[in-house]
Amino acid sequence: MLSQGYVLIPCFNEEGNLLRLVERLVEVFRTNGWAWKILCVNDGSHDRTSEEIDLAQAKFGNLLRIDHPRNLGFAQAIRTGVETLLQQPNLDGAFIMDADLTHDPASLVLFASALEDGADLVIGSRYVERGKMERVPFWRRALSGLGNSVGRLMGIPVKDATSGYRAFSRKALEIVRSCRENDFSIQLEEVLLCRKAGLRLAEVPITLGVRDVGISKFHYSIRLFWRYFLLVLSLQSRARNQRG
Ligand SMILES: Nc1nc2c(ncn2[C@@H]2O[C@H](COP(=O)(O)OP(=O)(O)O)[C@@H](O)[C@H]2O)c(=O)[nH]1
Ligand SMILES: [Mg+2]
Repeated sequence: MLSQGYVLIPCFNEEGNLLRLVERLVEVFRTNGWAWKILCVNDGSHDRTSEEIDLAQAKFGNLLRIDHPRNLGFAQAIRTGVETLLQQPNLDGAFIMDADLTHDPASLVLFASALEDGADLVIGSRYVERGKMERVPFWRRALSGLGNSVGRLMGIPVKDATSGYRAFSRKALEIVRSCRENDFSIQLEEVLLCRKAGLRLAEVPITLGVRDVGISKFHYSIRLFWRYFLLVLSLQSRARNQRG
């Protein structure tokens, strides 16, 4: 059993979600007898996220927080959180999940057992057996499904490379530390760098929901697609070099 687990939650304007998520997480920790901790990286939120973290801290003793003075973006929040996690002496495993209640904390059991079975990076996948989406709008399903199918054909080694619900061994966290992407593209970079380093990847089924409170900060920008494209291209050129 993983005794020292940390759940890292990057959050930007998650008022109405954060406290409820922490309550659900603590419930899952208790049910499973885990003495795990939570690390919130509050990334310059300008709603009441900070107050919700205060409330959660007062209610539960197992929550750490880091505050960026201004919004530095998803990827930087991940890097800040990972640096802090790597300073924890007896860390057995780390988990990253969204703050918006679209990831079910009960699924942590599957992630933990995949880490225990020796995986280094575990992806919560919508595209493996029993993985699914609920209430996700058609256009988001279509884009994600298409993107991941093309990605698979081009050699991406997992079925859901852009899922934000993940688990990491210490070795995988060391790799994330070296990621350079500045946007949600860091998620694909993590997968590719872990594979390049020869780490073990695994996928477990998740159900992705939609947020009831707040708005999504994910933007389908040309720049983001360009970054995805360049990352996949690097995969292709590596494969060519290995063959030649
Ligand atoms: N720290 C930080 N977290 C962010 C940022 N943008 C999004 N997030 C968090 O990343 C997670 C996923 O973002 P979300 O807006 O739900 O994107 P979506 O799930 O793709 O619609 C949520 O927990 C957000 O609070 C950011 O700029 N900084
Ligand atoms: Mg979300």
